[in-house]
Amino acid sequence: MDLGAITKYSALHAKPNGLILQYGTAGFRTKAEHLDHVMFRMGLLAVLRSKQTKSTIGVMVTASHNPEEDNGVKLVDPLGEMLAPSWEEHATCLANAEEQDMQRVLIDVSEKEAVNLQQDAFVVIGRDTRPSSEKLSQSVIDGVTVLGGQFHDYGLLTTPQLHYMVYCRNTGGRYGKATVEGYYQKLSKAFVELTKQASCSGDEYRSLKVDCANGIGALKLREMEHYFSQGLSVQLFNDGSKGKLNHLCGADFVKSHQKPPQGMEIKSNERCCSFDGDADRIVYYYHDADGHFHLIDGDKIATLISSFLKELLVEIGESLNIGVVQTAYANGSSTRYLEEVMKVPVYCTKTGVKHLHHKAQEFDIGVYFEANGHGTALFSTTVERKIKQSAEQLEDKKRKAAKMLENIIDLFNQAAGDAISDMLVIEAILALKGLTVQQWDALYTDLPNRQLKVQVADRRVISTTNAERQAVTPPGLQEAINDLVKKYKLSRAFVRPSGTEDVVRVYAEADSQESADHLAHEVSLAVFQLAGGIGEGPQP
Ligand code: G16
Repeated sequence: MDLGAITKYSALHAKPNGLILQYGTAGFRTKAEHLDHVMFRMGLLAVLRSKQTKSTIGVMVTASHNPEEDNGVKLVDPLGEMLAPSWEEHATCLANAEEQDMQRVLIDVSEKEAVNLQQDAFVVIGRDTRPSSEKLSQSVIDGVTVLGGQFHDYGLLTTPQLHYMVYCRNTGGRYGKATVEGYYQKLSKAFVELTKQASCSGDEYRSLKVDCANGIGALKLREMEHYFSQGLSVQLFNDGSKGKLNHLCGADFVKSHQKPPQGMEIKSNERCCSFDGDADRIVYYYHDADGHFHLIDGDKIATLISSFLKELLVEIGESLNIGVVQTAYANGSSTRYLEEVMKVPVYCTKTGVKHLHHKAQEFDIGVYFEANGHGTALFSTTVERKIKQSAEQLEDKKRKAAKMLENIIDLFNQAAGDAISDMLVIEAILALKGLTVQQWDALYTDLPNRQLKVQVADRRVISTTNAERQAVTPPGLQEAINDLVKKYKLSRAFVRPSGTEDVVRVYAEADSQESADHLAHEVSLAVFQLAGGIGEGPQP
């Protein structure tokens, strides 16, 4: 380690005195102007992680669903998954070390993790379309190079594309070719193969309106669309040509406000979807003949996917275990439907795909989705091997199902939740099953729900347990929530500090929208009073 060079370069990316940040749900996120030092230091850390794992590590510069002024960074581990928890702690220590302590922290991490500093390091970098992203990714590169790491800068990428690149590179190309072209070809080939099998190929199955949140998803979908156009035509909205990133559009807006994005004209019963700012989430929706808006969120996506996979396994005659992983935000009706009607085991983890992903790895086939539309399906190597064999050996009908499953496996991005890949999976399933968006929506009826945000002085005063479904601190908060929940039928509520925004999130569901809205408001007031609310306070 050339400590002199590190000190010199670090001074060019100086940390604002006293600024404390936390590696949260999906890395560091805050106002872009506070992140230069974090980016430089994450470049350094990525080199150490690469040396330790003898693998390529990814660094993604994005703040995903956050407003355009924010930015963020997350590190991608060797198999395309989120950074290991022990390294998240190192990331937090390194980001918060004052200038004079930075070298010591770097040496501490290297020693604790037995990093062989002579080992080569390789880091791949991607960024979203935020105005601040290009400069910040240059700071990452400065960090990588000063520690002697090699790098490849992919430039503009969706977050799941960067995860895919890392996975490809560390599996010697077995998972796919580590280029944007390789990604487009792999997914499109699988999609076109699948949709060829669909008996219903009328126009209603072939066209889709996509709200791209004025983000990177628009660029990448536009580059990709001609690869799959024989199976699907997409019409892009909020493509970044005029609007602001994530402003009044995108998956997070549509899910949390339960209304369509601005800038998209929707005719009744037209199938529409929204990506978020870095294209790792997707939600679907439509207007019915009476003009009512219907949201199809991550829970219903998980239901569609897991029921299709289950049907294919039955046809092939394989009894493999499928599990679905959700979080506390999952609608109560979805959990009931999955468990009671589909007879699929359901597990609940803390928010954050890193938690869901690890749980899903425990199954032969693990389908995980957050209600906000972030998710994918994972297939164990045993499944992949068995299905490959079946596709070669079985009699006609079974072989066809096995071939379908093989293509579905290729169509999923198994490194991370991916809006483009999920969109193609959903479109293929709808076409193959001959399902309209209304029929899909009718699988079960969501319990009315409401999500709110509360501003508090320090959101860390709230701690939770039981996969975030119960508050442990501050004292009295859980008791207050319990009392409020008792007032409404079929009700449930919880609160948790966000790991990506400086707010406390409140979730409530009940038998009617009015009750869900009241309950969410009353819980917000309890948070405001008991957890140090600031500002105006919750408005009815
Ligand atoms: C990130 C995480 C998601 C999480 C979301 C909100 O999404 O990857 O797993 O659900 O933040 O997290 P929180 O409620 O802690 O703010 P994204 O799309 O913003 O990267």
